[in-house]
Amino acid sequence: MGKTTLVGAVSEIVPLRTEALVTNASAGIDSLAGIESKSTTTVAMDFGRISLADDLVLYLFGTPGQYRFWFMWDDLIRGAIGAVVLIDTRRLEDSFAAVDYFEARNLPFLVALNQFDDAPQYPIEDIRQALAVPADVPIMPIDARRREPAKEALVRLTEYALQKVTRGY
Ligand SMILES: Nc1nc2c(ncn2[C@@H]2O[C@H](COP(=O)(O)OP(=O)(O)O)[C@@H](O)[C@H]2O)c(=O)[nH]1
Ligand SMILES: [Mg+2]
Repeated sequence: MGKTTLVGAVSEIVPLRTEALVTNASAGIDSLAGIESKSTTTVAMDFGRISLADDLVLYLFGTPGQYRFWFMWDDLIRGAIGAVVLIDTRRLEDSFAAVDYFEARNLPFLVALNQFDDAPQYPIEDIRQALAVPADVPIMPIDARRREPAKEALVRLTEYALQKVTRGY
């Protein structure tokens, strides 16, 4: 949760949003356990843009993490600088597959922790262990509603991705 919010907070163009209700068709597929108050979930994509410097513009694509949307990821990761895995600490297990996906494809990724008010707060190193994320992967708490921390996460991801490229792995 927080993908639409995050893209909206940082994008300098009006974000393009496609959102649809979770219907009975997906009952049993999308577990709403622990997030009963949320009646919709993203079923398509958010698109935005942010300029980090005159010669550095990021295009942002927000897509859901569930396995049935991975067909979109396979296209999006072509030419991508990296990925932000936005984590809800109330449903940590939902993020395992996304972490595996980016690791397996060697795409630099950063883990952003969405701090929901009622969400359990864990030390960052506990999250790293729970997700089995390698030590060099940045993990940052963010508030997707606020532009500055959200932008900082994107800057950090870009730096991290550049580091990986220049070190040649
Ligand atoms: N407290 C808090 N609420 C957030 C944060 N990010 C998103 N939300 C709220 O969570 C709800 C779902 O966010 P949304 O961006 O639509 O999730 P999406 O399904 O991933 O696109 C909205 O009501 C947001 O206002 C955050 O970082 N902190
Ligand atoms: Mg959304």
